[in-house]
Amino acid sequence: MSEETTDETLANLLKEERRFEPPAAIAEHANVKAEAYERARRDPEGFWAEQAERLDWSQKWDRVLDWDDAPFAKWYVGGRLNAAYNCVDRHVEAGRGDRVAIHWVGEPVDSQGNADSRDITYAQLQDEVCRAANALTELGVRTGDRVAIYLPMIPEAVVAMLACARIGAPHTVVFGGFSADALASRLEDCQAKVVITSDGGYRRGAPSALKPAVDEARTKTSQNGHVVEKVVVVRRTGQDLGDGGWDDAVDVWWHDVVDSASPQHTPEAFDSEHPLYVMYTSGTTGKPKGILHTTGGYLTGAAYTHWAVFDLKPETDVYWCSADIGWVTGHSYLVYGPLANGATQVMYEGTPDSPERGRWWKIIQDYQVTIFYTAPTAIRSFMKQGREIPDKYDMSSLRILGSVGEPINPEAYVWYRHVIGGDRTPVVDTWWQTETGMIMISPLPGVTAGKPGSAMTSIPGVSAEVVNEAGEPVPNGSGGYLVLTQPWPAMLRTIWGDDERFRDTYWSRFAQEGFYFAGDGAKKDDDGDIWVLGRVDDVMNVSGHRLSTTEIESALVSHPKVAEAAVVGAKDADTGQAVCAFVILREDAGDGGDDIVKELRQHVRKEIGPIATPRQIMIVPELPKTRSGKIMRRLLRDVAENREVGDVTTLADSSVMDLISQGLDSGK
Ligand code: 6R9
Repeated sequence: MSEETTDETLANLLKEERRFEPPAAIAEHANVKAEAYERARRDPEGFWAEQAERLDWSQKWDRVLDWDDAPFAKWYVGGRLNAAYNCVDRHVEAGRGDRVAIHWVGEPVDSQGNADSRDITYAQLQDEVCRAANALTELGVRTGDRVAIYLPMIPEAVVAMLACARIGAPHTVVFGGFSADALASRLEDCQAKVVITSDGGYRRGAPSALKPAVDEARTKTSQNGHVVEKVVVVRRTGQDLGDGGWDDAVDVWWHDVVDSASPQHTPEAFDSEHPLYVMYTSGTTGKPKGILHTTGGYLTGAAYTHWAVFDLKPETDVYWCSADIGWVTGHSYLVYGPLANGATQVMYEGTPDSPERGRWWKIIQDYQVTIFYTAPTAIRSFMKQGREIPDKYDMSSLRILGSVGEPINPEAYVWYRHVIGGDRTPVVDTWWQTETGMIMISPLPGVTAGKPGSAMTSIPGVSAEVVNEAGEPVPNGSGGYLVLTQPWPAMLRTIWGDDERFRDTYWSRFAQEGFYFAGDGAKKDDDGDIWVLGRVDDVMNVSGHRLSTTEIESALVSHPKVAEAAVVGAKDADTGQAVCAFVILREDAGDGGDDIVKELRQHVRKEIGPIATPRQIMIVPELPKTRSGKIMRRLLRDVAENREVGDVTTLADSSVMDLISQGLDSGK
């Protein structure tokens, strides 16, 4: 392998020279100033002890961190607290019960243009969480029992999570778009006793059923001896549940059991290490991993990072995270972080383009959203539609923008900042994972001069490094593997029921004690700032040269006719792997012209170098994505290698692969 070419190609990605200084107004009043880095470095445990003081503990810890049995960590040892009390009751007790916790916006809009919406104050949230906690107890849920939540983006989803937390029953939220099979494997793996679901939810203007999938999942798990005892059903769409769609022995309506329950409930304080939730995340192969998060450390990490990275001012900000609660971002930055901080936030049920393409921007305008957090994939799809749509709305309330989920191409970053943020707003590109529980690498809006495409540096109290095969830090200007070298409070504690896999997957890659292997490749630029390049399994090897899919995707997206691109390494008899690109053109580019493929190959050649020139470029109408917005390169690799397309069950829209194949057949 030629290190020289690797560096040369990476250098092109890093040619990005634009820098965005923090706006003076944000810098001056920033929650976190530059000193925080040094303070945390001097004494990480002292720093994290200070951060834990943002929470209310019914009993204080006697030791901040117990890492004696690494990689099994204990944080705030001996401390006791209740997560739901911290997210709800304490704000009411402090006289802030009238503050809106959630401006909920449903997808349907009536003929007058009014959305099906609801504002929920902290006092109302407390009332509902207490009722739901009582109802769950009444149904037989005890501390330690697992409860699965399979709901659309409706307030009951948040209430259900907090009710579980309140009674110490770890929840496992399964994304509402997942199939009955995916739900069944999760129910079985964590042996869920109760499932909370709804009749259905609204998606793209139409009700879509959920309850039948729960019924199907129950039959599947019962074949293996696992029994779900109760299913609590929220009425959302009022749709017909069909013949045999209701089992009186198992099913109960949410409104029957929750509305009649008492709104009084005394929260019990649990051990800091009490399990809070299990979140399943798919590995590249094999069965999904149940990532376990516990109470004190997780809540401290979520609350601190939400306050620090978004510079949250709970009295004046209106925050909106567009992630679904079925994803870790929804857990940390829609439920636990914002609510622990007493924030006012927007929660939206539907798709970005329903009933109109500017729906998100209208919500920002109507609710005067100040902080907005979304994913690059969404940003790129808006870029594709053109700026005319967002330009119709007044989004001058925005002061900070966030990005999460995948590397953000410099072009998308600049578009986001310019078109959505009116060139005023810092963009925080936040790197983290289901496993880390909290943001780990990100600019700080009042401190960092942002570079488009770079997540910059680990936040105060977090220690990230880019290392070579031997686990040694690489010099500035070189690439390697992203590792975390110190434990952090919101770290996963294990994989549910599989300590062995936990150790093997995350802690065994490097000989160095306590190095957490994130599975991502990264590069340190000449200033030592970090550029996350994507999963190491997405790294291609072409004629012995290491190439990042992201790097080539960025080059393609920087072409004026390209809206979105996905790159895979396909097997090639000559070069080992060859670069295959799938490209969506911008709407205003039409079909791109006869020479579009040649033009794009030329462009990549120019941007990165001959070695990166795609062997094949396919113009496609859509890309296959998971529900959390990640491109499923595995499926594209199947197409590129002329194989039968594999398992598509985790795709957000399984018809996408048909569209791609049809497009290719018709010679496009
Ligand atoms: C929060 C979340 C984790 C993986 C992670 C990495 C990618 C997330 C990123 C990013 C580059 C960012 N990722 N944020 N890559 N820059 N800002 O997404 O969790 O679903 O577990 O995915 O996503 O590859 O390893 P999760």
